[in-house]
Amino acid sequence: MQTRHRKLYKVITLNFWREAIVREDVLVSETILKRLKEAVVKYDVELTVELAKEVIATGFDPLKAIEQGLGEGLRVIGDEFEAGEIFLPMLMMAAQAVKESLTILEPALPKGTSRKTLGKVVIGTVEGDIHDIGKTIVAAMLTANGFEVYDLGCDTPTSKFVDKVKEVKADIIGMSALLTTTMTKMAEVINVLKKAGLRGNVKVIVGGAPVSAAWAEKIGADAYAEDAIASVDVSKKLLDK
Ligand code: B1M
Repeated sequence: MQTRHRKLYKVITLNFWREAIVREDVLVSETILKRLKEAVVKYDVELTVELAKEVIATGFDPLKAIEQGLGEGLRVIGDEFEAGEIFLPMLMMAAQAVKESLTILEPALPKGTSRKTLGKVVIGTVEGDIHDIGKTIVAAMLTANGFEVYDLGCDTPTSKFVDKVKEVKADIIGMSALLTTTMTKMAEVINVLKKAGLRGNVKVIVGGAPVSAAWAEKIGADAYAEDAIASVDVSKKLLDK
């Protein structure tokens, strides 16, 4: 009888500690994400960078930190900007905080297992659009997962996309747009690819906040990817990998 009680006591104690550890993990995770988000919302470059270093030092998931910490902060500050609550210099400082933190977090993104390239991707933000944070994350995730990525940066002229596709014999072209006014450039690139006889050789993926699956279909792209993770899945699917 005493042995049964002892066993039961052991099980209860073990479960208590297990739950406590899980609860602590959740708390730590919520805290670092909340602090990252708040640092971006306060457009505090120094603090955001310090927190990014803390993410690395504690072994916290860098992708989660980017998407649920930095990304959430940018979403909030974007809304504040739209509502006229903050001005452009503040938005720019928040973007700077994210960009500097990305240089710390990106190298820690999980690497793909295969060293063989899965395919060549030419990626860029379309002409007239200088938003490059999301595109850079997508490029980093594709690289980390085994794609050979040629990042053309932002404000990329249509001809630069087409020339690079031709030069490297790309398997995929990825276009990002954050402004409703620049989305049309995606269609322009597709049309020029068609005219150059290159459309059949290259798959087209589009993404960015105002872009949707319906838009991708409308302009004749092969796929829409909602975020960095989806861009990897979609790219693999398009190339049958
Ligand atoms: Co600007 N900006 N901005 N901005 N900015 C937006 C986009 C805006 C929605 C803000 C707002 O008003 N609420 C608004 C656009 C409105 C519209 O067109 N509907 C806007 C505006 C108006 C402007 C200016 C015109 C402001 C001005 O000058 N008066 C100007 C534009 C200049 C230009 O481009 N010609 C401008 C400037 C800037 C900054 C320079 C200050 C800075 C950009 C800095 C930089 O990128 N280097 C900036 C920022 C930071 C933003 C917000 C706040 C955040 C964008 C961002 O980086 N998000 C943005 C508001 C918002 O989006 N809520 C806003 C985080 C990033 C991780 O997400 O880029 O969506 P995102 O990328 C995601 C997915 O979309 C997807 O994966 C990424 C990772 O998950 N994805 C892809 C992206 N590309 C993909 C490609 C793919 C697949 C997935 O395949 C190829």
